[in-house]
Amino acid sequence: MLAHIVAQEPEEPCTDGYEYDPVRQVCKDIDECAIVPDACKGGMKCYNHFGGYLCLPQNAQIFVSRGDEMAQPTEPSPPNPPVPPNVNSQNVQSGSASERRLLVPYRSVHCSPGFALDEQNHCRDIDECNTGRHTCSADQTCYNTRGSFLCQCPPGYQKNGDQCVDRDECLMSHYCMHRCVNVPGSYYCECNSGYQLASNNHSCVDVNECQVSQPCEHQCYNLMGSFICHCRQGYELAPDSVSCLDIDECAFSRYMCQYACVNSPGEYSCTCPEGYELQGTRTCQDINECETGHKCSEDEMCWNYYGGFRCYPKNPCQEPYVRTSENRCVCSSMSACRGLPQSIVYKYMNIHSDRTVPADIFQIQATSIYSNTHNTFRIRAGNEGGEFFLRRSSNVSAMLVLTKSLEGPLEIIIDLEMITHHTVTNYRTSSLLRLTIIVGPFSF
Ligand SMILES: [Ca+2]
Ligand SMILES: [Ca+2]
Ligand SMILES: [Ca+2]
Ligand SMILES: [Ca+2]
Repeated sequence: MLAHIVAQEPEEPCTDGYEYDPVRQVCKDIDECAIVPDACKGGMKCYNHFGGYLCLPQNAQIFVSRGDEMAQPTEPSPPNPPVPPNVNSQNVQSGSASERRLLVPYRSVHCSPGFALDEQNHCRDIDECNTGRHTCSADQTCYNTRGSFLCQCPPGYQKNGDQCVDRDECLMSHYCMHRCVNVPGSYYCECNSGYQLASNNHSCVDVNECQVSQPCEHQCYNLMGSFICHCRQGYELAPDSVSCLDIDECAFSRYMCQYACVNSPGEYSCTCPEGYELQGTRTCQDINECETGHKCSEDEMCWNYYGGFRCYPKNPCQEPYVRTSENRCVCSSMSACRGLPQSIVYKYMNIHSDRTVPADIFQIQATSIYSNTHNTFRIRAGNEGGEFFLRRSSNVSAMLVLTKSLEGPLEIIIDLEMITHHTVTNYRTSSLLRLTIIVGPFSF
């Protein structure tokens, strides 16, 4: 906006650009180049002129067309200057096409609002921002404009009347991928748990928790927006979803092991009692000490049983019996053995504890069979508790039946007798089977 200059009607007889010389009573030219400081800008040279002045480039030359015309712009008082009606107060073209100068009369001048007269009687823009004449509030920035000024809100705020109010960026969609948080003068984006803000501050990208913080005690698997922990075999995930707890396999069932279960971190193991060894992972097998290096003496025989072993004399025969073969003792003379069994056979057997009953456990069989004989069988000794019953199965055999469950460790010696009745001679003999039953300490 260029200043709009309103020239008053002249009160003096001289035209603009001249002043009245009361002494000589003539109008004389004003030398603007002399009195207006900085009349030509941009390094232009000022040339005084009747009724005005010229701004010409420094290298401009002035040619005088007629001899009587004054080429000297500094001529202070031309004689009888005419009072041309139109020439004065008109624009005088300077050397630059864009630069326009007005012949400024020295009279009272009104400026448009936002402009004020300077010392050179030019209407100049008022800088309201520097002079404190603006009406911007403290939070606003004042920008001077030609003829006015602007009040601008700080970034993130917008004008509401004269006030600056926060701009709610979150009301505009698609700013943030997950969540937008509006704050005075700005906003920021937030991501859901398991995501983090990308470098563009708007997008959300998955956090690979497995790489960032190794949250799992054992294995970690990254998921979009989350992660999951796995535990190695023998462990289970704790309620916190990251720790691993040992599984107490022994608490599952008492059948995990045949004898004893020992829990340990990540696994479990079975143990066996003394005299047994583990077979596979859960069952216990008796160690046959008689095969793995027995400790019986020369005249002893080793007898393995469940959970241990025994040493028995190789010759169990006692007077008046003599040993005739292994485990067999026979009476040496009929007279000495009157009323005694003719022979005694030693047998050994082992059974588990808590055997289900009734159970056939041992069969006796006559070794010599004679014609015209009748055999009967009985338990002669060792059945005081009534645990056994002898069932005759034929004329020459009988079966020993266990009728009560036995709990070891226990050693029972039971005498089984076969009585032979010779029907022709009416003669009776008997033979004995001395059975040693060793009940092991366990049911296996
Ligand atoms: Ca905001
Ligand atoms: Ca993740
Ligand atoms: Ca375990
Ligand atoms: Ca054994």
